[in-house]
Amino acid sequence: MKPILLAAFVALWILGSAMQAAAQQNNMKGMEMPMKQTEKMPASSTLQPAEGASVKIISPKKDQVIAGDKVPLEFKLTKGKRGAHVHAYVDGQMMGMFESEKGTLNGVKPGKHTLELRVATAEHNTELNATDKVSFTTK
Ligand SMILES: [Cu+2]
Repeated sequence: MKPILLAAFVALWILGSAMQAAAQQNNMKGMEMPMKQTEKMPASSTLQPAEGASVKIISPKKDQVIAGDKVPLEFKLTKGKRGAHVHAYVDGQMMGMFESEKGTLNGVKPGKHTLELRVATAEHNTELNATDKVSFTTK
């Protein structure tokens, strides 16, 4: 291969990977899919007025015992004025975001846990004082 061709090939390859990375970031923004990395739950003092938003956890049920590390999630979301989706925290660590009212929490370690859902605005940075909590156990 001539050096010029090789350089062109390498440039294309770099461009290709950069575009792939950008596409992945867009997927994250569009979410629906639970995120891979864990984020800490912001203090409840940072919650903004609900303005009509609310969330009610339907599954898991209080003190439900679940076999395995996949926890079926179901909730009722009322978006109100600003709500767009919910942030799901297990023991204070974000496990995912959900737009639809059904999903799965993956990779939950065995033990007793607390799930908290918080209604969030579309740009993700604002969580509303519209939350629900339930404790459950996985084994
Ligand atoms: Cu979000």
